Amino acid sequence: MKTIYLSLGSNQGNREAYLQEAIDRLSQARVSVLRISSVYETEPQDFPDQPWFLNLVLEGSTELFPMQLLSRIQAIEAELGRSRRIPKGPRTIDIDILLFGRFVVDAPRLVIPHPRLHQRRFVLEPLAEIAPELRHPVFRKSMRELLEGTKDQAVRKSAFRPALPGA
Ligand code: PH2
Ligand code: MG
Ligand code: MG
Repeated sequence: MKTIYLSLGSNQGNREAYLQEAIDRLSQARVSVLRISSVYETEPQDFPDQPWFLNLVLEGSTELFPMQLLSRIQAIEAELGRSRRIPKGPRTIDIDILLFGRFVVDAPRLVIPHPRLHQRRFVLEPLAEIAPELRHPVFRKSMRELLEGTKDQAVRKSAFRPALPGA
């Protein structure tokens, strides 16, 4: 069993419903969802001309291998109407693997830890909320420390609280 952290984001359609649906489908795909951060309304990064996102981070555990988890995630994204027309552009749902135990993976289709995790407040704010002392396996800094370097990006807490599957 490995502890994993996933980042979920949505900026198209009913964002709250897409987040909840993605959480429910992950838990049907051999991912035990253990904890879910608050939901944050976040300024778009990389491709600024698009709506604000709702983002959250979840902690889970799985017996899947990283590439198996990636396949499950991509199936869920496709089922929820994800189109890949504009790279880093608007999407109904995006599910990114941030951390997978202490694994470091550098494959053409999958890089773990997520290569931009340490630069993104929309990831670090929810991640530091649920795991402030967790250390980045490559940079060896805690999520709380990494968050300090990203405070110029705008985020605010949303009132929406997704339900834990089966709760
Ligand atoms: N995802 C991106 C690009 N930019 N910005 C925010 N605020 N939230 C995201 O989830 C996001 C983004 C590419 O996956
Ligand atoms: Mg992404
Ligand atoms: Mg993605």
